[in-house]
Order: sequence, then structure tokens, then C-alpha cells
Amino acid sequence: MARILITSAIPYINGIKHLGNLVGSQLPADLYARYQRSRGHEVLFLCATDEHGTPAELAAAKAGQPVDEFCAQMHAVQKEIAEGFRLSFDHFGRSSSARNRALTQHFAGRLADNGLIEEVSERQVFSIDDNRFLPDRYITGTCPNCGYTQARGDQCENCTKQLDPTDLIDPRSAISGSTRLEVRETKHLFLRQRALRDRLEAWIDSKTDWPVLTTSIAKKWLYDGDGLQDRGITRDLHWGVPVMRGDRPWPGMEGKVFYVWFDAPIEYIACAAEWADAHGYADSAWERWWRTDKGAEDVRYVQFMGKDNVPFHTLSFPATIMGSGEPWKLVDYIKSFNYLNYDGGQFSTSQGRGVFMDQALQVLPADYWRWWLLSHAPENSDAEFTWENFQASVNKDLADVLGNFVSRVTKFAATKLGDTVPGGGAPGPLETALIADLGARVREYEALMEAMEVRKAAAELRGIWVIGNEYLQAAAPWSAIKTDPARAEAIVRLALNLIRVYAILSQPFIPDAAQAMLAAMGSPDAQWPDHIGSALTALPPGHAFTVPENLFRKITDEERADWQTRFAGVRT
Ligand code: B3M
Ligand code: ZN
Repeated sequence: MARILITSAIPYINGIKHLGNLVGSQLPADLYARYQRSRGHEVLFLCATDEHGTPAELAAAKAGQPVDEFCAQMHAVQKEIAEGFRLSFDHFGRSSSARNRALTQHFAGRLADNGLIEEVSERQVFSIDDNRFLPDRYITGTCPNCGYTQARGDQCENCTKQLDPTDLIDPRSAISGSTRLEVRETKHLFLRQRALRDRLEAWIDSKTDWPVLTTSIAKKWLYDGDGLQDRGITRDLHWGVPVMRGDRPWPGMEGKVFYVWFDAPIEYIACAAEWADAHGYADSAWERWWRTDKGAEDVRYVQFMGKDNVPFHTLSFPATIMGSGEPWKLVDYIKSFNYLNYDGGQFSTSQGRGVFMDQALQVLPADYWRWWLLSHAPENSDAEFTWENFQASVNKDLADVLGNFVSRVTKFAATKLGDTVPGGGAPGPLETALIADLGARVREYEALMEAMEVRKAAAELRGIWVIGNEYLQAAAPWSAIKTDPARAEAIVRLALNLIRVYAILSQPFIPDAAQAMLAAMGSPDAQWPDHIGSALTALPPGHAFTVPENLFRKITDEERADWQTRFAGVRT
């Protein structure tokens, strides 16, 4: 049994995520966590809300709430939606937790002790009309790298280049739109990433199995232009982790907080501590996942995220970990995703364009979305959500292929042969062929799931469903029952067992349907089919089953057209 630590990029607190965010981190992380658990491994799957920074402050101000109340409320909202999507986090934490505050201050102190923090008098953009320093992302302007006119001061969304606000051409305040900006003197802490450059490079070079998308982005920021830059890790804000050197005050840094991107990845660690606290476990319970001196040396740590988050996870956060000089676990594998577009354009949180997680669940249950999103995950290139494609995939894969198989088998069995698994007949050549084919496909499916090839795994699973239908068509129990009832019994016995096996294999993708299938088969045992032949005899003759409710309904043309117009506009 292996031990696998899995984290998803932690979503910002300031609003409900859209389906593009979901498929880029939380959902594939959940797929992997569910799969590894079902293979019997010990999994710790963590996610949290990313609560600090200006976006939270501004969203709270807009909602007319104190920022801490706003965050508590939005955390509860995001938690409920995550449950609605069946995201099986072991803990859904908060970056504003006391655990993260202490750990963030601890890391800063260690980095300072190791000579990796520089105090810099900085000239920072102050907005006269807003009467405040403008954090990087609240300055917009033209990207000096690619010319995109809506680039933010911290990063260009278009070309992913990490930016400094003073790099922007024609800068303006994103809060008020004012161009009355001036540069003022203020003191900040910088993490000397350059000093860790060689270690980071050797570490990234050692990750030869990483997806190209991950390493290409990491190397781009390691080598491009002047290469890796030292990063400011503090801000002139109120909401955030107060700047402290461990548990000591930091002279000259009073009233400042750590930059949200400094404390957010540390929440991956803090979240494990929050998980232990929530269960009343001792510190050793979470440290065995995170400290290589306390049991984490045999943990495999996998992170999931959208491509825009890759630089922070391949360079900045590892720099924090390495620079601490302490035996914290470094990530072993980073699975990153391209973007999902929406119906001819981009999903946009600011413009409310596309389908958001809460809206999706109002329209259809989680499995429909999970299946479409995962089977169309933007792995090798950006992908596009269209309502036509969604309707076609759901109706075909879920209703016609899987749902239809389950309903045909159980209805035929119940009406013709009674409500227990029939015992007559013996497997023949068709069954032998099916078992051989299925065995090979299941091994392939396992390999794809292990490799986090999400789309290909979905395609393989669909193929596994298809061969069940093909088998049923060829074996034709509805004809056999007229001439050779024992033969019909053998077919139905296998097909009922196949439903159970399908439930187990499909559970990482469509957990609710899988649950319904297992319940109908009266099988609490969801043992992974390591040996397909014996897995297909798990339900013995005489075992009771029921006919499940229709697993999936079809999406009608009217519904599709209705949703298309409903989500075309701007969310208010
Ligand atoms: N909150 C960005 C995002 O939600 C950011 C990720 C932090 S991961 C430590 O995409
Ligand atoms: Zn750019």
C-alpha cells in the first residue's frame, strides 16, 4: 500500500468558480484521489479556500461585509458546492487559518535566518484617487511581452508571464480606472529566489516524467529573459498574514502582510494540520505526510492545477521549501491543465460568462458534469464547452451506453428470471472472449489512471462500457431464453456481475451512479477487479438484486436551447 498526498490548487474566496476552474484542478484531483483510494492506497486529499489578498478585500467591500465574515460565509458556500460535485476532500481548509498564519510566519523566519530574505525599499504604485497602494493585480495595462491590453500587474493572463506592475504600459487602477497613479517609497521583503536557482534547476531537471506543459512553463520562467527573479513577498494591506519573523516582530514591517501567493501554497501544509486538528489527531498525524524526517519520505505527493498556477508551484513554493532548510516534502508530480473555453469565447469570472459551479448543479446532477468535463479535460490543448457537445456526450455515453446496459440487463433479468442472480448454464466462448477483452482493457484503464491521462482514461472506460453492450447484443439472452433457458441464465449472471464491475471502475468519474449501481446489485463490497474472471463471479447464484431507477436521463433539444440562452448572458 502506497501513501499518496494529493492537493488541488486552492480556489480564491472571492467568488464561485466556473466549470473551467473546476476541470483544471479540483475535479481531476478528485478523480485521482478516488481512483487511488479504490486501489487500496492511503490517500490524503486536501483543498482549501485561498482567502487573502485584495480580491477578498474588494469582494467583501462590494458585499458590504467585514472581510473575515465574508470569507467565512464564502468558504461555507464553496464547501457546499464542492460536496455537491462529490469532491472527496479529506479536508477543505482555509488559508486564513491559525495554522497557516503560524506556518507562513515560520517559513519567513527560516528563510530570513538562512539569508534568503532581503529588505528592499521599493517604489510602489499609489493611486491618488483610491488613496491606497495598489496591489499588483489591481493595476491593469498593456503587457510588455505580448501586447495584451488587459494584463494584470502580477501576471499576464494571455502569455502567463509573471510581471511587475511597473512593467505595464499605460497602467491604470483596476479599482477606479483612475490613471492618477504615482510611485511612492515603501519597504518590502524579497525572497532571494535567484540564490536558489541552481537547486531549482537541478530539481526540475530531475523530474523527467513530468507533463510537458508543466516543465515547459517551469523552464520558461527559469531561463527566459533575465531568468528567475527575486520575488516581493509582502504587501501594504490589512487582510492577510501579518509579517512576523517566526513568532518575533519584524522591525519596519509593522502593518504589512505577506503576499497572498506566499501564504497560499503553505496552506497545502497547514491544511493537513487543520485536518488533524479537525479529527483531534496529534501533530504526528499530519507530519507523517509532510515531514521527511517524520515518515513522509515514502509519500508520493501529486499537485493538480491550471497552467497559470505552474510558475508558483515549480519555482516560488519549492524555493520556500528548499530555502527553509527543513525536511519538508517537495512535490513529486505536477499535473497541469490548459484552459477550457466556453461556447466560442472564454469563461470569465469578472464578466460572469459561462456556467458556474452552483448553476451547473441547479441544472443537472454532478455526474453529468463530471463525465463531460473529465472526458473533455483540456490536457494537450485548450478545450471548448458547447451545449451541443455536452448534450451529445451525455446522451450517448451515459444514457445510451452505460445507462441502457444497466437498465436492459436488470429489467430483463427481473421480469424473465426473478429477482436473484440466476444459477443455470456455464460460460461459453462469448464469455471467455469478453473476459479476455475486458481484462486487457481494465489493465489499460489502470495504466491511464495511474498516469493521470484523464481523457484517455475516460475513453477507455467508455470502451469498457461499450463491449458490455456488444456482448449483450451478441449473446442475445432474449432469444436464448426461448430455446435454452440455462444459457440465458449464464448470460444474465455474467451481465449482472458486469454491472457491479462497471460500478467499481466508473466510481472515480461518476460516483453517484456507481453508488446506485452497487446498491442495486446489493453489493457493499467494492473490491477493485484485480482479477477480472473472479470479479465477474462476485455475485453468486441466488444473490438478490433490484432494478435501479433510470441512471441517466437524456438532455432534450429544448433544454439545450434553453440553457444556451440562459447562460449566454452576464451573471449578475
Ligand atoms: N488561488 C489561483 C486560482 O484559484 C490561486 C491558486 C492558489 S494555489 C496555492 O486559480
Ligand atoms: Zn502577455
